[in-house]
Amino acid sequence: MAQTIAILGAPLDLGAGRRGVDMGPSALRVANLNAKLVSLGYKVEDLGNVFVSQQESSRIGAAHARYLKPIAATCVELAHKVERAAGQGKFPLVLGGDHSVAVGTVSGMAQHFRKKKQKLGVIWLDAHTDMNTPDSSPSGNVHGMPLACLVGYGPKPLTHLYGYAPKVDAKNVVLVGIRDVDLTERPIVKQSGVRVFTMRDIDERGLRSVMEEAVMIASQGTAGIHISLDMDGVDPDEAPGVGTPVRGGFSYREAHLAMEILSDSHRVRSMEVVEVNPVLDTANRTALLGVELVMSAMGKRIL
Ligand code: 5AB
Ligand code: MN
Ligand code: MN
Ligand code: MN
Repeated sequence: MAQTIAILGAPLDLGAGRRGVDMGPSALRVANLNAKLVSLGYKVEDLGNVFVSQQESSRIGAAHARYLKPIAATCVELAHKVERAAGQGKFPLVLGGDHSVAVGTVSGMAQHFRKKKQKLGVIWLDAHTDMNTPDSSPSGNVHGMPLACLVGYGPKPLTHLYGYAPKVDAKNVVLVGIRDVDLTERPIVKQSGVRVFTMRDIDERGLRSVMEEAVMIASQGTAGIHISLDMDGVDPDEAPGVGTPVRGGFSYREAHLAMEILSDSHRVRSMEVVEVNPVLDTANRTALLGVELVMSAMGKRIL
């Protein structure tokens, strides 16, 4: 029987500094995501979008974690829907939205495995480490904090979804593509115990060697891996439609190869594509690339 992919849109822009990422799920669907997955042989169930309160009618709250409350509410709904889909044997594919949605996706997957006394590994592809806390954050934007929350540092509504923390063991978390870490964020990254592969590591060792080690680390004692793909991990020449572009990212082929290696591992149980901002894009290029990368991660082969 064909595996079912459960698509969930999370049109959240409350966690980002620049607006427009709320259109990400739409841009990815317009780029023909669903039909392309069907062409790979999957059954696709689009569960629609989770609720996100409108920025114009939301309370900004504390300046060091802007819109924390409505962001947490969206993450709770997303977590429950992801958990349910995984429980039904489906592959959850989440469309962001800013990267805060990862708190929902990863919490849902972690809870799914926890009920079976199993653990989840995470591979986080990004220009940034996303490990700020409200105290360290230079911006107060929650999309710079989700990975810290998932390994147990940060505001309780995000760290303690389902009432416990951390959701993932830092020793099973791998970051790849990193090239921009805030000075105030560095001590958190170092203390946490997550494994970081910077762009320099990729330059020196090559992407293949880095990704193979990443899969090993994320697999150690876990029942599966979640891919969190921030489109700003890819070089802005290829993925211009992102709110926080940083030069020197994955080339077009490096991004594909990373996904192909993840697919070959047969360990991936869920994925999210985040930070696609159509307002800053040219002719939906970034969403089109996002769809291509999902295809590679889901097993598309050149020959
Ligand atoms: B993204 C920055 N570190 O905290 C901050 O796009 C940027 O999810 C965060 O990786 C970028 O505001 C968040 C300066
Ligand atoms: Mn980023
Ligand atoms: Mn990110
Ligand atoms: Mn970004």
